[in-house]
Amino acid sequence: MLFNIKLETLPREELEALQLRRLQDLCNRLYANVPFYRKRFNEAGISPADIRSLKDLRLLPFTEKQDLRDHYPYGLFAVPRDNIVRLHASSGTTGKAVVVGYTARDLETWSELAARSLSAAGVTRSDVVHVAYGYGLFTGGLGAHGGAETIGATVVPASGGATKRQAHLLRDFGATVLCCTPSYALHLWEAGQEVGIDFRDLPLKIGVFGAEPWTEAMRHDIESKMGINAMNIYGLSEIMGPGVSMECVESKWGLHIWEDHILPEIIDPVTGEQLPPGEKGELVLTTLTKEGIPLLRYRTRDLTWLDYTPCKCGRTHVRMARLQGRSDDMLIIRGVNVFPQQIESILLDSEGITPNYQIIVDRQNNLDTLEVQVEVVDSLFADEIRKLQKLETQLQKTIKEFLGVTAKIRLMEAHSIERSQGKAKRIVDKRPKDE
Ligand code: DLL
Repeated sequence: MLFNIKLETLPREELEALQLRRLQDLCNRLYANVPFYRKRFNEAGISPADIRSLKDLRLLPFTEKQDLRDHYPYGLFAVPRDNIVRLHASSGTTGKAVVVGYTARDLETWSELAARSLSAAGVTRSDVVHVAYGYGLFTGGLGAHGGAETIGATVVPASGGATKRQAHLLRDFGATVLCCTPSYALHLWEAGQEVGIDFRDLPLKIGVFGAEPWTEAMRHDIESKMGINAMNIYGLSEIMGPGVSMECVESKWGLHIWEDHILPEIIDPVTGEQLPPGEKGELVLTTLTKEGIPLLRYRTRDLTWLDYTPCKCGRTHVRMARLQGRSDDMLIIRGVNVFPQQIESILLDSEGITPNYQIIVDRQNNLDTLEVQVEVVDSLFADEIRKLQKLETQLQKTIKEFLGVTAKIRLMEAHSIERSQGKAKRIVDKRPKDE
């Protein structure tokens, strides 16, 4: 189902002409309104007038997550704060989170792109859409919500948590669409089993799953357990939230990037050079129409490749392959972004702890688990057990407070964690990898 037939099937030439006009406008806006970008343009010796074709994109400077952090909270906004009608933020320790602001028009655009995404998965106004992505600063809940409402479907804003109750709601309200992370979908399914609700007996038929890496194998597992079509949705807070790209039900391969609003490139993550279509590298996105916090050549760190061949659904917008990993070491645990450095700084702020630690990520009963193993100083280990327990509880509390995830803490004797000759191996990720 196409939500916006005209724009989703715009012939490539027209699409590119529109992109160029919008890119030129974006450069003018950034140069005039964001001192950070004006400085970057000047340093690179270019002016907005130098952008004469889409090929000139490669002349423009990149934007990185660190740039957003450095300008926390409002430093990269391109409009007066009065024109910002909503804020979202991605996880991070206080003062280091990435904050994004939306104008009223940005919210309209987001709703339209989320609506296109849900429609591509087969959602219509007759559906009952159960949204179990978190509502709040995280973009998942409100993003999926906006899309479903724009289509005119019946939305159930369930948010995360109270899993058994959600299984009952799914049944009682007759949900036909479930939006959440793939791992939470499986957790919900298990909760259903426990309370005697078999998802295969429900009217549920579509899953809109994303916000964390998942494999084709996991798709098949979910589909057979729940009797649904499990569709992949991608997005990131910095660019917008969910709905940057989405699979279509017709081909179920590759996620269409809504190119009239978002301009994609693939670069070599090491050299920063643009790579030709079909080559795998880091996805770089430019927001063509965003007003609140427009971003030029944003380095997502997500690894994928682009397929410009025509799709049988009729959409002309390019498809990106299912994510193949990240070029940095950000962990996504139950949909929450966790940087090992954040854990490290929490550990190192506590007394009695040594800098020798390891982060063990696993998946048990379809849910990600996080264990932090850390060595304590000898004197503490020789001390009474109560002190160790207190330290464990305090670390767990701080990690939960700052990162929003529950971690199991294992305090270890000095020298029990293996030392490395080169770089320390901080992360042991035991979760199943992409095939
Ligand atoms: O996760 C937005 C979102 C919400 C997308 C709901 C889809 C559904 P962030 O918290 O900023 O935003 O995290 C963005 O999550 O750079 C990817 O590494 C990862 N990610 C998002 N979608 C997928 C996906 C939201 N479908 C980061 N597959 C991104 C794999 C994904 N990874």
